[in-house]
Parts: sequence; structure tokens; C-alpha cells
Amino acid sequence: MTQWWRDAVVYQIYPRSFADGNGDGTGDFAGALARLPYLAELGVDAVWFSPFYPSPLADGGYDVADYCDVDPRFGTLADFDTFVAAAAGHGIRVIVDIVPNHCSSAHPAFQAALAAEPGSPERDLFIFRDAPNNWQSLFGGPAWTQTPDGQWYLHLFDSSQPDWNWANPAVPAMFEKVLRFWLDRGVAGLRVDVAHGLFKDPELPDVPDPTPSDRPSPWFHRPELVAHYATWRAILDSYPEDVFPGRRTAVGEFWGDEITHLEPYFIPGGMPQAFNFFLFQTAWDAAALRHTITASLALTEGSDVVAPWVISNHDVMRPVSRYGAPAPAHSDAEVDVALGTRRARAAALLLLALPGSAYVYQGEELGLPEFLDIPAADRDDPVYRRSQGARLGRDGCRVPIPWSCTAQPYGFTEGTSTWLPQPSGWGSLTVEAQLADPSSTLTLYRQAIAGRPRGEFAWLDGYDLAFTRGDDFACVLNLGAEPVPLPAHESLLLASDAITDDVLPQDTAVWLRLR
Ligand code: TEU
Repeated sequence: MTQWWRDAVVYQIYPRSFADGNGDGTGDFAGALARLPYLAELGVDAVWFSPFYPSPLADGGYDVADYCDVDPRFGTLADFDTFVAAAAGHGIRVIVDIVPNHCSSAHPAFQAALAAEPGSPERDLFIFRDAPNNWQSLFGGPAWTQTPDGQWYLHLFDSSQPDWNWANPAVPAMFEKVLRFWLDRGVAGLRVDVAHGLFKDPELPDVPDPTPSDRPSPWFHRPELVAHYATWRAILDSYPEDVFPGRRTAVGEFWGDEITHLEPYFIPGGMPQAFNFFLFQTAWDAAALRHTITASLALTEGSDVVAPWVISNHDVMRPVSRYGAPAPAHSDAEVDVALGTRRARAAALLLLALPGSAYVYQGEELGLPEFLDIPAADRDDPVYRRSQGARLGRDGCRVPIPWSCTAQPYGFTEGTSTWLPQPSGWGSLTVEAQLADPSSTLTLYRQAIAGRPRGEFAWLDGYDLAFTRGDDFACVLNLGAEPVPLPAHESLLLASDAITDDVLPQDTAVWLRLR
């Protein structure tokens, strides 16, 4: 049975910001459908949609009020089905986002819990207590909110995102139905939000250090998870090859402070894929990157679980700004966009040459910088609100995509405004402008996706950061100040920047045909 996801390139769509089809300034399925040819030409194997379910959008849709429908702002279930069928026509599979750790406070089950008595079965679907412990929300502030009758409920994220009680068998039973609802509709896979969450230590103990982190804790990486995901794997594997060749898949959003925190998930019959976030958490330093790659490959060695590589998503600063900023960046003035762009292009050649699957977040292929100067009044991320502005949050990487023209809204919408503002000066970054430019970042991504190497990985001796894939392909990066002579090769396949005299300048990567 083909495991199509093992070396797939998956494109992440953040639906609010990908493409607007109805002129209201928010992206939707109609807009995405119109842009399918773009995705087909980019050459991706699948798209993952961040949540599009009915939601108050208090956390961009990761606050789900109904797991089995489409929010009218994004379209209808029929529009979703149309997209899946049309994508299949282009050979593109669809992955949907499942949010099992928490729902929206607008979810009928939580509304029923609020209306019910303390100690009732309705409340037992969530985590209500008479007194809070000292846990903190990952978005800032306490992880507990008090209800009018005096009880408190747990929310690891925003107060509008109550955590489900996974120790109550009704919760896994409900999610099994949600999984089947989408799998029956023909989706090829699921992305599982906060996959290291869900189960909590039943004692809900106070912790010595309540600072949120992704290490194993009474709320993250609980031992129940491994057996739980085996049940989801069995559901995935029970689906026939009716839509596409190959099994259905799921990719877990497992964060860890260290690579070893993910080890338990790399077992036979587990969740088919676990994101590898360590590449973008690693500094722009050859030795550090080499160490991360070696440790990541060791994690997947001999396991049938795949760990897709990632350099950006809707939760982290755009690579161009991250690699061009003295961290943490707080204003455009501090970001060297030219330097960041140079490094992000080299990182793209690394990402797409490594063995296994890679996820590309919308706009990464355009080399968009983070929009850091969004006015306070326009910011939407609860992280910004809950931290009283101390953390800028993630709006800057969620700006509507510039498709064409030289000014806002850059072809994103037929309307005049967009749900988050776009900066001026993005005219040269639009899809239209970059398609016409053979040296654009979009062209680089298209060429790299089309030409991904398949052979066995081996480090290339004599270089800080270089490796071969089989006998005839090499990827070489130079992150150091000194130019590096290229190894003997038959031809230069791709370069992240201009190369002269077979010498690789600083912050540049090349793909070489060796023979
Ligand atoms: O993100 C998860 C998340 O943000 C944390 O679990 C993570 O541990 C931390 O930020 C990294 O150190 C997911 C979604 O991707 C995000 O957009 C949502 O806001 C969040 O869950 C809540 O649903």
C-alpha cells in the first residue's frame, strides 16, 4: 500500500488569508478553488487547510463551534466537496485540521455544560473544578476562568477555548465520529492540532514552574497519547484506496522543547507523521543545523513514522524576518530583509533537498516578510491581547496573500479592504510579479519542488553543511563568512543566489548534479 505522504510536499492554506472569492475581504473556498491551477503549477502533492469550521474566530478558527460543518464566511460543505473533487483533478490531496484539545466556548456542548450543575455529566466533558491550580495559558495569563456559579474551567489556550476532558470516554467517541465524517468525505489526511495535549494528569497538580513550555508536563506529552493515536491510526488504515492510491494519513502537531520529547511517538502503528519543528527552531548556524538534521534523522531511522520538515507555518515568524532579524524582532527597522531573504532562499533549498516530506506555508514560496507594523487596533491574535501587547503574536505571518497589482489589496479580493491589513511595498512580491521573474523566490520554489532529489542521504565530508542524495546529487550550503569552493560537479541545478567561478558565497545554497 503506498504511503504517499512519505516524501510529499504539502502546502498549508490559512483560509482567511489565501484568496477571497466573494469580495468580503476574508479568504474562502471559492477563492481557493480559483487558485487551484496556481497550486498545481507549484507542484504540491497536497494542501492542508487550517480550520474553516463554524467559529467565533477568537483564535482564527482554532476555536471550533461545530466540527462537522463549514463556517458561512468560508462557504458551504458543498463548496468544500467541490474543492476536494477539483483538487483531485489536479492530483492534489486535501488534509483537514482536527482540533481535539479544546473547542470554542460557543460549542453547544460547552454551552450545555455552563447551563448544567457542577458535577453533572455535561460538565464532565470539560475540566471544571471548584478551585484553579497554578497552570498558565500558553497564550498568557492563567489557564483557568471562573464561571458565574463559582466553578472554574481549564483552557490551555484562550479563555474562549475550553479543554475537553479526554478521560471521559464520550470525548474520544465524539472525535472518532468527527474523523469519520471528514474521511468519508474523501479527505486524504488530518492535521492534528496540539497533538501533544489532550490528556491531563488527573490530579491536576500545581507545578513548580508554571511557565508554559512544550516539555513533558501534567498537560503535555501524557503517556495515554501513544495508545490513543494507535486507535486513530487503525481508523485511517481501515479506509480503502478509493480516492487516491495510498492510505489516509494524519500529521500530529507535536511540539517539544527537545527532540527527545518526541521519541515516544515514533513507534509502529502510531500517528503516521509527526511534524519536525526543530529545523526552524535552530539558529542560522551550520553546526547547529547539522546537529538538528542528524538528530531528526536518528528519530525517524527504522520507524515507519515520518517527520515532515518545516521552516514556517501560521504560528511563527516568517523566515525572511526571522533569518534577517536580531531575535526577537519588534519592528521593521530591525529586520534586514535583504539578508533574511537571502538566507530564507538558501533554507528553502535545504528544506526541499532533505529526505522525507516538507510542508510549505502559504506565502513562504513568495518570500514574504513578517508584517511587523500592524496597527494595534487591527491586531487579531489572542496572544497579543492576552499579553497586553508584550507579545506581538502571529498576525504578521497571516496577512492576506498578494496575488497581483502594485497596491493593496494586491488582487486578494474584489472588495476594497482585507480582514488584516496588508503593508505597502509588496508589489514586487505578488504572484503575478514573481511568475514573470526567473530569479524570484516563487520560481526557485517551483523549480525545487519539481526537481526534488530521491536518493539515499549522506553527509558530504569537507563541508560545514553539505550532503548527497544518491551518487549524483549534492546540496551544499555556506553559512560562513568565507566563500567555499564547490565540489566537482557536472552541472549546477539550482542556486539560491548568483554563483560565479564555482565559488559559493555566504548564506547561499546550491543543488549540483555530480555526474
Ligand atoms: O498551536 C499550538 C501551539 O501554539 C502550542 O501548542 C505550542 O506549544 C507553542 O505555541 C509553541 O511553543 C496550535 C495552532 O497551530 C495555533 O494556531 C492555535 O492557536 C493553537 O494550537 C490553539 O488551538
